[in-house]
Amino acid sequence: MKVKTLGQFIIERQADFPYAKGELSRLLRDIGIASKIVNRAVTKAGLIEILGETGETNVHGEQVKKLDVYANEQFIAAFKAGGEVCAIASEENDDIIPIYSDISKNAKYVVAIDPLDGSSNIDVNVSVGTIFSIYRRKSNVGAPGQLSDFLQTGLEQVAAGYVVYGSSCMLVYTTGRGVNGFTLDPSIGEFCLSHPDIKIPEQGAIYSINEGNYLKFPEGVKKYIKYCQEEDKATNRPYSSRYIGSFVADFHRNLMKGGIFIYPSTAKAPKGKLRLLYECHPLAFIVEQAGGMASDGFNRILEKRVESLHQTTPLFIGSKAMVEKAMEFMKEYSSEKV
Ligand code: P6P
Repeated sequence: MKVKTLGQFIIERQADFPYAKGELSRLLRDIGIASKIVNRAVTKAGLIEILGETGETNVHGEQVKKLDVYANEQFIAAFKAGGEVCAIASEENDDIIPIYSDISKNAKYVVAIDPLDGSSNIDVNVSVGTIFSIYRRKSNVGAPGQLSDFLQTGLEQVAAGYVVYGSSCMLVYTTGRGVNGFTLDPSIGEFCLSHPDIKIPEQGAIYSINEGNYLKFPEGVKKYIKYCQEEDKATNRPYSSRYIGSFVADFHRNLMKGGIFIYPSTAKAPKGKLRLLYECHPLAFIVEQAGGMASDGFNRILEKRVESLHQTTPLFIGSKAMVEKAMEFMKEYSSEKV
């Protein structure tokens, strides 16, 4: 098969956006470059002094890993050098990072990013990922970006994607015209188109949820889990339970094979654990473009407006028929408290 690199693909698709003057293309290229640098560190993490904790805790009270910090620095540096971004919101930073310099004074995009999601898995060699979401700024060009540039609904995303650092390094993204996957070929240092026009199966046979939280799940979630476990040949049940504990890895597997990932409200996280801005909105954009669905149990994730940078939401995401079935149980057995 003729190799098509990410760069060639972006330029080819740029023709789809006559109004675009190449800024978004350059921004996606910058993300690709930073991803390759992070991948190099992730694959060597056990060998270089980059494993383990920094001894700090982040705004979410989680242990900050050295690779979290390294990945965050690489993406911030790439966005600053690229000149297309006027502000960044990162899982690693309490507040936004405004950007204003000679090369970015006309920047019209903001990026929300989880630079290294699932980093608690790095030390045990489990796949981790980067998640990104790109919006047009609302504030006037010619000044640094502002918090208000991030307080939008997911429907206003210009592009979104993720990188999964696993048995291979894959970048998957959408600009609203389908979902395409690129696999890094280390021998040429290029992301090459490997999964054109990804579609998630309408029905899957995998459910992903941390059942350790079962006792405090909403009744609708408990009922749905039992539904998944019942014997019913006609609907290919019981489903398989698969939970890696690394959102990007769990999501990617379900996107490829079909399935549902649920992180509902729990005792420790009454409003869910995953963040709306830089985890749920981008993957909801991807999954809908691939024919799937993303909900908080009652409402479409993409229609939820960001009120604060690190706000969380319960999340039901994956194959359309599975999310719809889970929502039926939520409607019948749980009341909307999100
Ligand atoms: P729990 C990793 O810390 C993360 O943010 C996601 O990548 C993952 O899906 C989730 O948390 C796992 O959370 O509570 O099941 O360990």
